[in-house]
Amino acid sequence: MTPVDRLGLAALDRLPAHARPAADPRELPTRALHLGLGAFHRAHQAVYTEHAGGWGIAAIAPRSRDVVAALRAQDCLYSVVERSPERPSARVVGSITEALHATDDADRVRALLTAPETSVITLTVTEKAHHRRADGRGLDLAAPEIAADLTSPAPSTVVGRLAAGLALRHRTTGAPVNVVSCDNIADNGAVLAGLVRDYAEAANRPGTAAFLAWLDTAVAFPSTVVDRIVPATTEDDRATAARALGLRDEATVAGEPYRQWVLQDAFTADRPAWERDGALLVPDVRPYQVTKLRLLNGSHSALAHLGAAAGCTTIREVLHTAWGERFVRAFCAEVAPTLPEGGPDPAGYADDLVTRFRNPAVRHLLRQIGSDSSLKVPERWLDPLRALDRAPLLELALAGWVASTRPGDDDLPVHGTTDPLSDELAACWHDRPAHPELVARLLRLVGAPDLAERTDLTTAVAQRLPALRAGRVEF
Ligand code: CS2
Repeated sequence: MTPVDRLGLAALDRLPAHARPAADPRELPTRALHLGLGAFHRAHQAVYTEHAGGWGIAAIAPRSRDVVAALRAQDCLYSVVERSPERPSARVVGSITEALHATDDADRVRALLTAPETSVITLTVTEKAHHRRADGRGLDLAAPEIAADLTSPAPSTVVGRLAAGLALRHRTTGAPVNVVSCDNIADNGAVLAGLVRDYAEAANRPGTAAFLAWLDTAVAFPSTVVDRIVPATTEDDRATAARALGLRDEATVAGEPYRQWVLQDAFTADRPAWERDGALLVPDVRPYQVTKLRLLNGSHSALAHLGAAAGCTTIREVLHTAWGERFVRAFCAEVAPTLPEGGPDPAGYADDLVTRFRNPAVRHLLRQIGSDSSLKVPERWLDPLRALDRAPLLELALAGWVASTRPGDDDLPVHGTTDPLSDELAACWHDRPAHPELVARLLRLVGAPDLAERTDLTTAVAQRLPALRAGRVEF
């Protein structure tokens, strides 16, 4: 039975000892801002920050009001269900001190953005909120949302809000700050810094030159690698939390036991001692970042599309097919020669991936991973494809993605994924082009005209499509 009482400060004393938060939010000064109040932040950076001690987070939802309301109703307390293969456990996290909505609470957000005490701004906003050009060369100034922001006094995109907020900080307190990108993008810190600069240059408000100079010296944009599998929260997770806490928690999130955070050790202002909770601070994150993006996220995306073609629903289910585990190992071996020196050993990494993906307690929907693939595919697969002469498994993965973009009867992608480019993806199919041409069109759409020209590649990918259409994954 679901307990009637809800998690909140008044109920803290009733929590079993092992489920209590490591920090009491009432005792924490708000010193960090987070943009993107999704499950991933709550299961990852908020946990590291809680264990670092002494830092409260004001977490901002750019759009969703539901998550803000759910957290506020619980005094910002929520639990993380740890989905271990043995038995799930849950613990309350106490590092979030405020839950804010970017528009409704704009005044408070502005005050926090300019306060010298706020010296860290972390972000988990997903690939699409970056509004990068498909070719990766900077901010997409033609994107309607960016174009609208550039002439608006109150920008609504993440990049617009961040650039405007930093410009205000520059004009007011001018205090240094660390902007810590936590999205699955190669060179995420430098990419975000570049987008903010592009935005400021295009907006060209008075004082832009001084602002850009300040960005160079006072604002750090370290690159980071974040890792934890955090599927969308289910009713089952809420029931697990309720059992473990003895209280109802409408804001619970669930993740695998494993978590990792690697950060470039390049800051201009105070930061939480995340290393106290196992984060790695290194001079160069690139070997870790590229390995994680190409092996974990790369094979994840491949399994999402190939698994859907084979009629599976979750990653775990794919790992139980005759080909799932073999695919992960072969994919990692194929991509390994493209990885920089100094990262984790690819074979050992593949072993760990198999264990993580097989975790019987994690139900990670292929649909969730397969969504937004027009932005994920370029990050995860295209550079290795460029680097390798022949790459049969990457070709198969690409065929899986191509197959998944086919519009169904309702004109939506056949496997129920969503994508900011869904109309453009569907349009590639409409005049029923020959398959190699279809593959080439899709590659052009995701910013890879060079690969679209490679007829060996487009033909090899096209040849895979009939078997996939019949639900067979062969390699
Ligand atoms: C996944 C990632 O949804 C996806 O695209 O590949 O969210 C993945 O679970 C995380 O990056 C793991 O750290």
